Amino acid sequence: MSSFSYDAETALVVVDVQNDFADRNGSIYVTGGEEVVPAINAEIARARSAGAHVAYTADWHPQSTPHFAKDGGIWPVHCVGDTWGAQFHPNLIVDGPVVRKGTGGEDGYSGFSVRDPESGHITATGLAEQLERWGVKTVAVCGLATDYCVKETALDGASEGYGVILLEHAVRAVNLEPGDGERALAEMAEAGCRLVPAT
Ligand code: VGL
Ligand code: ZN
Repeated sequence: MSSFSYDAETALVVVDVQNDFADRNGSIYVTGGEEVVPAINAEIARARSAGAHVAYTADWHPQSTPHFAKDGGIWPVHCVGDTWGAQFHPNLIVDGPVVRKGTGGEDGYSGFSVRDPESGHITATGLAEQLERWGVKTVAVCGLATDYCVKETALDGASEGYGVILLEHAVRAVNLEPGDGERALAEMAEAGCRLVPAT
């Protein structure tokens, strides 16, 4: 299971390691969110030394969006562009392109695409284009949160034809319902993603 190694055709995709998810004072604090930071930094170092690529996603919302409970959605206000909550955790090594999602008020769960909650219209974020420029075949996914943005990014990656590695030690779940994180891992495995424990 732990035979995964980085190479030049692999990209580490670091999902939404932002203060609102990773800091205790964040508005959607994911339990243990700060614990993924050193684990992800170690993955970044491993990726870099093997000539692999590193890309980041960031949830980046306007002040009002149907994604927020106050505007008809389900989430507390979080990751409003250019606020503290939207900034990456201060200890995260940021060394690669950042793909922002949700900037136009869409639901931006997947790093690959955003969805207009009213029309259902789906737009690419630019992540796939970046991976194509790099000649990437495999994506290793880590970050927050297992049951939302990590899951949707991994599932989209698999359906776009990438080999998907899910770095189990470097993700954490929101768990709105107990077990959501475990169910998300099962769903990803079912879709062909390879779950890889700490190496
Ligand atoms: C996320 C809830 C709302 C995530 C983003 O990054 O997993 N979760 N927006
Ligand atoms: Zn969001």
